[in-house]
Amino acid sequence: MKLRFTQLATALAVAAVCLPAAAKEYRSADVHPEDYPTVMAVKFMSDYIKQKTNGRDTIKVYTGTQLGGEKDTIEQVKIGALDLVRINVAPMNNICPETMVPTMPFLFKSKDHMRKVLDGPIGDEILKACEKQGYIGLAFYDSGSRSLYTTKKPVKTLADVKGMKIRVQQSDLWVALLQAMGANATPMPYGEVYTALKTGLVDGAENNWPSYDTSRHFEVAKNYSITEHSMAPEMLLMSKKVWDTLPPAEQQMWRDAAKASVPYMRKLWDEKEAKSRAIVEKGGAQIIEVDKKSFQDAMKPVYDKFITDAKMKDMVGKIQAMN
Ligand code: GTR
Repeated sequence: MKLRFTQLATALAVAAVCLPAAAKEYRSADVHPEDYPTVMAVKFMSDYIKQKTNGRDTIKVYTGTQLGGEKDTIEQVKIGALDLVRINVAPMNNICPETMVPTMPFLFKSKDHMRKVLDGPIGDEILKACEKQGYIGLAFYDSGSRSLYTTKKPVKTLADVKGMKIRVQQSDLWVALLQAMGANATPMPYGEVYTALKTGLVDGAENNWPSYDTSRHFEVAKNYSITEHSMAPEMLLMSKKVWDTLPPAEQQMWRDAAKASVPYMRKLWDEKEAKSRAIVEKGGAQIIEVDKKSFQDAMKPVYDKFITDAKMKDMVGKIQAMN
């Protein structure tokens, strides 16, 4: 009797391995609209995964803050209520301190330098660092350079920023960064910024060309000053709760899918940056050149306050030494 039971248990175990798992539509969130490069990159991954699983699995991207702001969706991913989220590194800064490294002002020397760092061991180390907080870092995506834009007074010099109320992302580092420029930094979710600019709750915000364009912020904050103060990249995270349910071969498939989506995203990104710049200029945005050096020189307190532990100091040093 005991033997028969053991045989049955073994047979069932074998059957479970051979049977295909139930089809799954993974859910991912993004604050951006349908055709934004970050959204397109995750849709690309969906096609990749669909093909590899013979049509079994796909990803549905919930766009335009449908599932909440970045902070909300990050929390949903932590508890496994949401499978994936595409966000900027900024809202992870307080959760996973290593993400502060690629956020640091004027750290990357160029787009190529940024890509090289994030594609290499430092990028991998930062993605891996978020695991202990419940997030599997699958990829970094481009986010270009962020610059300041204002509704009334144009920013031409660092002194112009003094006392201005500037919206920042929800991160202590971002608050300090704008404070170091002399601004009154006001953290708030992305979805609330248009109204805040329009009603005068804030005097300005800061972002890259594609976000300045697609959020329509350029309609209400027409002075875009090319400060290019941070190249804080985007991240794609999977819930560790979900990840731990996947067999190793599937985990590898997800890693491969994410890796394959990066060059695709970068191509779209380069095109979108140029297109968005043209759109905002046509839409009446005034593009202002600034003395970048004065902004850069003001950033020392930000490094002193946030890059304190040996590991992060080492990463920053290595990045600065790289070409
Ligand atoms: C965008 C970024 C978003 C979000 C937004 C913001 O550039 O793609 O993930 O971080 O900026 O400023 O909140």
